[in-house]
Amino acid sequence: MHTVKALLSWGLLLGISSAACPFAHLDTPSSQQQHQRRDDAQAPPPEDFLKKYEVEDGSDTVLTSDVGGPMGDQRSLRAGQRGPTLLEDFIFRQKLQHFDHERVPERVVHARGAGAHGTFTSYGDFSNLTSASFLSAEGKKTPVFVRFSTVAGSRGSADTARDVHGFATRFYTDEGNLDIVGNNIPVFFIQDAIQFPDLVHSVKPSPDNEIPQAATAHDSAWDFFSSQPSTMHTLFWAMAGFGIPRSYRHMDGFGVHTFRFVTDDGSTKLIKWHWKTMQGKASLVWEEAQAMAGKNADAHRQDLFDAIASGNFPSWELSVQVVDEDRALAFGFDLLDPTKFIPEEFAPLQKLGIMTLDTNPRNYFAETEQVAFQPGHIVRGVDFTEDPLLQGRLYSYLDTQLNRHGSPNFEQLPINMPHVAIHNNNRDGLGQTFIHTNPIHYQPNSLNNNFPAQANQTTNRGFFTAPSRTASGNLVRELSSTFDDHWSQPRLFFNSLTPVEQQFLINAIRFEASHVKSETVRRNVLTQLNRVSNDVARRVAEALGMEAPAPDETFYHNNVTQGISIFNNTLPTIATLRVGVLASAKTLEQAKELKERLEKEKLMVTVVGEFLAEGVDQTYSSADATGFDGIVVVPGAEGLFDKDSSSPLFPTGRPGQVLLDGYRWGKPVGGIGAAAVALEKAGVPETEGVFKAEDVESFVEGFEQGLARFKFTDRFPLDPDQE
Ligand code: HDD
Repeated sequence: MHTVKALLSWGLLLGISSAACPFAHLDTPSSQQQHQRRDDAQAPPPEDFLKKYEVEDGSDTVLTSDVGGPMGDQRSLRAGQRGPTLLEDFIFRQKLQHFDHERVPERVVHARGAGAHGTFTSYGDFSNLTSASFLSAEGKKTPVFVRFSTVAGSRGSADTARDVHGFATRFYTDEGNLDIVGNNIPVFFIQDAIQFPDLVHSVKPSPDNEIPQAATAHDSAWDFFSSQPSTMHTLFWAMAGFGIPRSYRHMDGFGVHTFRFVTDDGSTKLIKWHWKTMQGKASLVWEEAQAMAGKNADAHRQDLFDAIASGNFPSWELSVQVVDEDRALAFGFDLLDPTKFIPEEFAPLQKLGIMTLDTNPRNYFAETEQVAFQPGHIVRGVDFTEDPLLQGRLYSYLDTQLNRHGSPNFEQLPINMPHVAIHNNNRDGLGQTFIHTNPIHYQPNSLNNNFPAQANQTTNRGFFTAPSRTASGNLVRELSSTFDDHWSQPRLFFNSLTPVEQQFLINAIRFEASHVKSETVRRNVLTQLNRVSNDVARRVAEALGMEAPAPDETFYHNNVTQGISIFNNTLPTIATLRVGVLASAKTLEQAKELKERLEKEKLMVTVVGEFLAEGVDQTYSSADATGFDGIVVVPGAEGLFDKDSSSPLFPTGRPGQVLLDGYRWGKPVGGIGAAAVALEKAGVPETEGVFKAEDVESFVEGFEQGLARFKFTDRFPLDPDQE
């Protein structure tokens, strides 16, 4: 705790002069009075901020009650061995009561997620762009906490549901917390926050039977999408590979809205936040994602946790697109419209720094569940724009935290506490954890020299709203006509995909729309798709057994942009990809040799065997191709792949099925030496991405390149007229 004396000198250090203090004319208390006045500063953060909150129940501890008395809690207190339990049993009451209250409401959206701690490092001094202190010097480090999520599913839903994915980052800067609460898709479904409840109601399970979980393949979702065409753009991204990423580590992130950067002198630029994954973008294919949901509902959560636990720390580069204020309408759309992205040709990405996640949460509830992100958590140097979706979010996130945590003191939870001291006159409330010792909890005051001192643009590096912002106008319930075009950008997106990615997108819409029972809704879907592209509408109509509408060419164009494709890239690193080594009981030596070789490339290798034994990580009865990014059979194991080979230890044909599924889902697969024949036995054709070699070394060389290619997309058929 600081004393007032210390605070005064601290104030002087900060340059608080009597001229800067608006109440400087007021009398100040005598030094006699001053000694009673205390500041309410919290202790400055230790090196590991959360360490002080850890509770370890070590080997030398005794069980205690919540109020500290040693006790035992395995039997309730009863009147006689066969009698009733007594109300006076405080041990029983406390234990059950605490248990009954273990849950807080799950997030109304983004309920399912996983988080990690890390560090952001600035590439330089960007004070020419923003006065944000975390971007003020090369090498400056800021702790971060990130939570990735899906949107629609409940807390226990499967990770690989097709969905937009959340990418929320908290920077614990030395000037307070900044949150970028973004997604892995740069645009959003609606333009005005007042429609958010409608969007979410339509997507969430039906209110009568609570079906389906974590899925948009149902009438109400597509009814909303087709009635509200602003959804088309985000829908196209979600139906393409962006809806089913390989893992959280293999997706980019976007702040979506246009924000403002503000420099010390108050000048501003419009910006869009971008996170670029250093692992490379990679996605699943739909059949694989569906199988994965059943085989391992925790796939993404586990991937993130395992990568960090094994020391393979994922990282993302932070960039901004910077646009002059007077160019908000210069690109043919409105920068305030969150259904639009700025093609990189119009505004290149300017790199600001890199974030690395290197520490798993210690306690899921305390950290990942209680973290309360808000787009309204901004710092000096960052400001909002008038984007009507953003404006509404500024209310909703604060409100939702009150519902989840029951009190405005949720900011005092360890994961939410800024790593800087807090001084203000907010007091009391449910769950107050601070012991404020300063009775002068108001301003202006003369009894505490008007401390804590006010801060603003020029004094004490205070937060300030960009001075150039103005607002005036008639009160209206309408959006600007510059928000009206909902179809040109989804078309730009579609044009920029490779033919096979376009096919995946069309297959996804076919899958979803053919779950829709209402013919009216299906027709409305075709009408909207047709405004984007007659090709898309026609191909979807075929699968729905409906007549394709005639082209509606108003918004058709042939423009393309860069950086959209997922499957047309080679991964910059194969570290942490998962390889399945298929072995038999007699070939564990060969499996061990291959595993050691692959682990040198930081691959995560699982040896699959007939039964658990030294050197076997998984059995054929539990293994499945969803668990691997690439699959190899070791020489000598080929006997297991005979069609008629059966074993009481696993379902008939399972080894061949693992190999064939891997092939069907576009993965590199292969056999070493005599095991090449296993491919043939399993029905895997000789084609690109199917590797055979006599020895381990030459096999690994080709196979590694196959892993970096990630998906061999020529294995997926195109519609006949697209070939
Ligand atoms: Fe939201 C959570 C991202 C629009 C209301 N949102 C939430 C999370 C992410 C996003 C990543 C999870 C944060 C976490 O991991 O804890 N949301 C977005 C993006 C949007 C967006 C990128 C559009 C650009 N959201 C949006 C609107 C509203 C909300 C328009 C309401 C008007 N979002 C919420 C919420 C949530 C939430 C209800 C649920 C839990 C929470 O806030 O903390 O307030």
